[in-house]
Amino acid sequence: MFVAEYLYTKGCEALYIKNSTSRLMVSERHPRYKSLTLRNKLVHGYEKGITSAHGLIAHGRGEAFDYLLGEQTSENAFEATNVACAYLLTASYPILSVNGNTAALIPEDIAKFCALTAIPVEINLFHRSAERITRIADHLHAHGVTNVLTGHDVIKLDHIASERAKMDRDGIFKADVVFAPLEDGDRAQALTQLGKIVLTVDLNPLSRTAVTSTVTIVDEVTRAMKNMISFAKRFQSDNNRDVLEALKVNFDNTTNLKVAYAIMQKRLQSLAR
Ligand code: PTJ
Repeated sequence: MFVAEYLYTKGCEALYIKNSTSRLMVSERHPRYKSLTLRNKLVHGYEKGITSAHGLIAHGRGEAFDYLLGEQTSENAFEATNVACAYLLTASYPILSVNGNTAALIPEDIAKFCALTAIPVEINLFHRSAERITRIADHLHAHGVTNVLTGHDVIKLDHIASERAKMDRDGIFKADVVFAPLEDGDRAQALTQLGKIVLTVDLNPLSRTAVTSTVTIVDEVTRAMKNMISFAKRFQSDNNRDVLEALKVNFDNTTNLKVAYAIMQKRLQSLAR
């Protein structure tokens, strides 16, 4: 808990803290408390060698889109979350692909979701290094994630110019359903072309990832993961198979993205009135 770590000075909303040149103390009274807390988690992740410097930039891009959504989960995003969960609960071999941002932001919720659904995690990085993979694996284990694949036996996807081409033979390579929040557009497309179901969380509904995935949850990943956990708790039993299949069949990602564009447009129009 950040607040406990930090020196508290009454009356100050934020101040620089000991042992860090960059993290801020955040008072719960601060109007941007939630947002500042997420930033702190990422900065902390960066200092621990979990999040890449590029991950901080990526988060900023996400924040800008979240403003357009009013920083809340839309009904549309909630429905997409349910569909994504339906795919995971009915998959033969699902996998959760974790990068440096999601590891820093939601390690506890990854642990909860994986414990509920028995879905393994593969650490799969755009800015890949053995050292970062080890740090992220240690971090996830420390937060209670048990089944973590680190790419021991790697196979390479064709036509991918980044390190994201590497996948674990027992993980993404084998999976029929890949849940990859904050994904890279090239790989989302390549995995879809391989016939895999790709589920993502991306605040930018214009991104190539958003457009090429099977299900795009246009929501902030910390909010989306909490909704995934609630859904999994309610629907994990086999008795719900028909409900889950119906959710999948009735979903169309292009329509989902059009609704996301319309939500942003409507919000700006109402502000501009
Ligand atoms: O840890 P690594 O090395 O695997 O790198 C991870 C990043 C995220 C840096 C890498 O995958 C990357 O560069 O991603 P992109 O191409 O910037 O895409 C990230 C997408 O996630 C962008 O479209 C952002 O809008 C979106 N995004 C960022 N933060 C969040 C988010 N979406 C949901 N919740 C967020 N918190």
